[in-house]
Amino acid sequence: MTLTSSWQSPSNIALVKYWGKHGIQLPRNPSLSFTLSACRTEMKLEVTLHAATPGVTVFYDGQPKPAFEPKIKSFFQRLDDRLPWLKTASVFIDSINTFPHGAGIASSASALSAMALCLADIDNQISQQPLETGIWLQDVSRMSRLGSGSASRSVFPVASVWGKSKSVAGSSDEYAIPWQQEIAPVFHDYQDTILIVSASEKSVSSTMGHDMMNDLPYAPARYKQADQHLSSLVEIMKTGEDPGSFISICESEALQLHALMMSGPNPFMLMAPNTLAIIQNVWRFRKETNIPVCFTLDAGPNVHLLYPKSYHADIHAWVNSELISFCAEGTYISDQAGAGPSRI
Ligand code: 2P0
Repeated sequence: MTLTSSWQSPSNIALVKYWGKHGIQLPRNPSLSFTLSACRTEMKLEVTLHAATPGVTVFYDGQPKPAFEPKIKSFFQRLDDRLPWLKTASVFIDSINTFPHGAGIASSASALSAMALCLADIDNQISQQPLETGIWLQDVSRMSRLGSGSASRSVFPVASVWGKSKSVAGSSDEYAIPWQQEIAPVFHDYQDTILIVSASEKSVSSTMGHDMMNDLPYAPARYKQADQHLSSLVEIMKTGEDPGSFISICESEALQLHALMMSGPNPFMLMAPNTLAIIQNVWRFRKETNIPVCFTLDAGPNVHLLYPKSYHADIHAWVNSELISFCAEGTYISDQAGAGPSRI
């Protein structure tokens, strides 16, 4: 019997960063992210149950991608208990990303959450259970986490919290929870203009970055501060009335993430000179205009500009006149907090 499922799932950008893990992808501190719209993975899965030759075949953009297979196989092993039929199934995976190839945008969050959605959907077809959005999405978020920690947060629209925090009722290290209902309307379509400083592959994997935290003397202080930042940010985002504090936490989180990587016994630097040039421009522009735009960074050189939608025209005029020269081949992506995954 062959079953199919197709889902699209977005990437996300963390405001409070997940950096440091233990056990099977359990976070050392809670994190909070915006779920994006334009940057997503569209995936189709075909599963043949009780196959003569069980295994995984991966296509990306219509081409075979055997290089992706080891990570997917280890993800499937972690799902053995939850999806026992996977062990004897043959799985064919085909996906595309909507963001430009080689834009240096991490795709593990969108790809692994799309895969968890397809697998959970197929599991429902096998057990003939109807989709239940609440508990079902919690289960999908837990499965996504086993593939990639940040993927757990992509399952919910607009914003998510992953990791136990005393400030967030119902939060868990096992799965992310939706956070849209709790935040002020200004954040429901918050803008994220992603300036592509470098389109090349990351030189240091997230896995190496997470591992580095295990031996870092600053790590306990970092986890404590991330926890405090999350507690403050959830209060700030409920009202939306303190843009100064929102900015301060977002930028501090971004720079701490990079500072941690510069502080280990084998330090590395994921910013590029143009990353710094853009950051200095953000600080100058904000001072001159009073527009509440701030930056955040992922584990790479690209810069995410975060701001309310009402400033879209001002920010784009500034990006096109002053920042585009710092972008690789003038590339940037206009994204915003968005609707979350959907069946396709
Ligand atoms: C985050 N990042 O919170 C942080 C901030 C990047 C910078 O989570 O090892 O690919 O698969 O759990 O999720 C990127 O790491 O790591 C990440 P794994 P993941 O978004």
